[in-house]
Amino acid sequence: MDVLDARFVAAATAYDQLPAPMFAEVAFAGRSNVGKSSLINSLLARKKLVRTSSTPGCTRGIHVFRVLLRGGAELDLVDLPGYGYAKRSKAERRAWGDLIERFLEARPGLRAVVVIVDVRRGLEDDDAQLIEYLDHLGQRVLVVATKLDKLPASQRKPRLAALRADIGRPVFGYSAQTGDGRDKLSRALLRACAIALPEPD
Ligand SMILES: Nc1nc2c(ncn2[C@@H]2O[C@H](COP(=O)(O)OP(=O)(O)O)[C@@H](O)[C@H]2O)c(=O)[nH]1
Ligand SMILES: [Mg+2]
Repeated sequence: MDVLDARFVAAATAYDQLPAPMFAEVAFAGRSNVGKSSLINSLLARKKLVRTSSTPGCTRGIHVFRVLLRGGAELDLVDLPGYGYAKRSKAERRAWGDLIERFLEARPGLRAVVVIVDVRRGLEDDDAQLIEYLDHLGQRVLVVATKLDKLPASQRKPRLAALRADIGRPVFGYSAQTGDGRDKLSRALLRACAIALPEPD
């Protein structure tokens, strides 16, 4: 992704705090601490645009980042609040579920949802539930297995192949630490947004 400018545009803990949809959107979902924010920073080649954390459960709302690409196209990347964080109250979890559901159902510009899993843990119950729900909505899903750098090099390919077989759909390997998988995922996202890919040199 050839990013000319990327900036934070909104944090929303309620649906009506979100900016009106203006551009194609790609949302990023996954368990707390799986590496969503790091992945967005890595895709955009920005070190600290999206705050990352070693404390689970710290992204509380929906965060929207607006990206200007070389060539003039704009798109919004949306960091959804992480799920699966046990230390939250039931009421809090329900409020998030409602917010995420409303977002996923109501945004006309939403072109794809990136569901991020830890390559070492694979698909867990709440990831599978989310994917099922997205399928039901007819939303395009891209599964990304991140933290690839945490596996020894010799285990990466076989692990990804096993995940693909297990999940029954394509899985993009990724490392926010090394940038491994960045080009491939960027291309898939741009394609999902119908943004023309740059000409190869
Ligand atoms: N080694 C490694 N660590 C990562 C990677 N992605 C995220 N992390 C680390 O995992 C922790 C949680 O990342 P963060 O992006 O905040 O997760 P989020 O809660 O899903 O947004 C942080 O300590 C990150 O540095 C990765 O690809 N490789
Ligand atoms: Mg985060």
